[in-house]
Amino acid sequence: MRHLPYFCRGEVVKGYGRGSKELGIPTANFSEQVVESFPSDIPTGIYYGWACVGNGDVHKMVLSIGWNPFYKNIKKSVETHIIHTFKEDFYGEILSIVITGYIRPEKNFDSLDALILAIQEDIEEAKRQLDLPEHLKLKEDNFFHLPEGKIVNNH
Ligand code: ADP
Ligand code: RBF
Ligand code: MG
Repeated sequence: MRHLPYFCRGEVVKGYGRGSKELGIPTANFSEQVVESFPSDIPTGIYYGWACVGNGDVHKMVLSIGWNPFYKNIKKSVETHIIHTFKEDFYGEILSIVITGYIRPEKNFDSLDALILAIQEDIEEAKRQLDLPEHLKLKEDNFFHLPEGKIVNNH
């Protein structure tokens, strides 16, 4: 994974509204513009890393990049589930993420329950991995703390 760690920032937009309602796992979707700015050779799949909304705290996250084969989406999406309970939705806010590791490719599933179970396992895996020093150190990266921090050298 020569692209990792990968730093990215962008507005949170509306998706299909399935994450919270059907899965119980809300995912903050990036705009089409941000999705298109991703290097095309970053493999689709499930990743983990750190995320922060606006100037808020930095939390663990899991990320899905791709076409959600279970739903056969036509448009590629980049969706972040932040491992934290928020009081309110944050559509329109700026989400900053650093992707630090890869978990697995996107898969199709026989049932919604099987998809949910797989995502819950991804979350547990992400929590474990992100406690390791090589991933933990990125939580403190200046990317999250500099006001109006610019992305320089993908940073
Ligand atoms: P959509 O299809 O519009 O992305 P979702 O059902 O996936 O809808 O819900 C995502 C929205 O839920 C986010 O845009 C955000 O405003 C809100 N949200 C609340 N808690 C979280 C969280 N822990 N992680 C990601 N998004 C969250
Ligand atoms: N969708 C799939 O079709 N297959 C997957 O294997 C898959 N894995 C996911 C793993 C994580 C950690 C997350 C957050 C989402 C995943 N999704 C997957 C996307 C899911 O279908 C999507 O978030 C919902 O459809 C809401 O947009
Ligand atoms: Mg979503």
